[in-house]
Amino acid sequence: MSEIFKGLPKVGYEGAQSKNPLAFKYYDADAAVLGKPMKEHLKFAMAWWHNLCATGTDMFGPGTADKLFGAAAYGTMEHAHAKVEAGFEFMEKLGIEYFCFHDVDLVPEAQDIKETNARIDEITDHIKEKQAATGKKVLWVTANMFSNPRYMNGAGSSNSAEVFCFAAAQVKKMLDVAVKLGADGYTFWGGREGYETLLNTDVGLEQENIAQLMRMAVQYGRQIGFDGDFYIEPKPKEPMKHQYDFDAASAAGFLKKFGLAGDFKLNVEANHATLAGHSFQHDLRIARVEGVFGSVDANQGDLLLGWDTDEFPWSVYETTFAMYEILQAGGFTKGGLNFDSKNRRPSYTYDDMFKGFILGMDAFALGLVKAAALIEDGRIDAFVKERYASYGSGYGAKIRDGSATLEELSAIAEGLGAPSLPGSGRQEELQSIVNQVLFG
Ligand code: XLS
Ligand code: CA
Ligand code: CA
Repeated sequence: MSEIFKGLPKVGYEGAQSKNPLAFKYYDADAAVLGKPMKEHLKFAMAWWHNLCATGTDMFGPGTADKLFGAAAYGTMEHAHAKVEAGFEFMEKLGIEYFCFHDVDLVPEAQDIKETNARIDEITDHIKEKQAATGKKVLWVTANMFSNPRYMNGAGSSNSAEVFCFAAAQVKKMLDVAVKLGADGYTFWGGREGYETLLNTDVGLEQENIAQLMRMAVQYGRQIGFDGDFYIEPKPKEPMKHQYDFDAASAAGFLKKFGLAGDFKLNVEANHATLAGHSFQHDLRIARVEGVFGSVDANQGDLLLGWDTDEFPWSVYETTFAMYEILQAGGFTKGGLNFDSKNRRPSYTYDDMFKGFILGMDAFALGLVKAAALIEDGRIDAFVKERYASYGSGYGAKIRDGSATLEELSAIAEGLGAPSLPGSGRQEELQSIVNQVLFG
């Protein structure tokens, strides 16, 4: 196949002084940060759907970008194959080692699921060949259980057992694909696993059924040799009014309630966290504290808009705090940073595709360097440690190890007289340390 992104070069690192728009200013793949190459810390992945499929269509108008990649028409197997060629050339030129996809990003969905599955077999043969030639790996796969009209009331949470059956069939097929292509993960994003109104909804039954679908996935996946991580990707709403996997805390609680936490972790998306009214850092912190940190969908929203805009991440404050949490969680094992990001509708050219990734990869490289600097600086960690020092000894330590009683603490309180204040939170001082480390 001939070159698709003609005239667009292999993107290299040129350093912060470079003015070349098609060069990395901060992402230097092999440069070591905290003793490990950047590329191993960051594990960048390309999302098939946004990069190779999304043309910029919105509710008010059609696409602006040409994503035919030389094929004659959308919705054909010729186009599906052209996307494979485009995707691998793109990853090669940007130095991206991983990719993620839904079943229907790869091939057009047929009326009959048997035909769709045959198309998936054909396209994954092609992908497998390209993987063998390039060494690119699959970070995670997923089944699109939200676009087809049959999923209007959800997939695992549908009121219809017949619809549940189709969901089960898609999950099974994508687990087969995960094994065929050596994927490290399988994601459940429940875009329609929620409700529009409680007036018609059996919340208990729906949540149990979602868990049941996940249990079947674990059982089948392990049986066929899938040893990757399963993920829930939380999101509070959109397209449903309310989604059950609202945020990291509710998804972690769900996994624990249904005994799924051993096989499942979370795939935390920045824009979903902010839609839930949290910061990206907050949801990463919760995932870490709950022991279910797994992977990341890297993007950012626009706080002035109330929806999922999936912009390329560029706020270095955000990427710094995200990388700070990821480093504190011990870094990625099977997960990585999947750019679930898309160009703005008016950025419709091939070089815009390149520049979106350059922006995002540089923003995370800078975030990594700055997060490592915050950790090495040590003042923030030391302050937090000191702030809780009263639990290190005496009755504080007994509270921590569970041996203190209310009677005992009550007697201590009575002997203390007027309570002292708990110590300044020093927020402004800490924020100024962050700015010093970022810009000093
Ligand atoms: C949509 C989600 C979706 C998942 C994969 O908001 O981000 O793209 O990542 O189904
Ligand atoms: Ca996502
Ligand atoms: Ca999103």
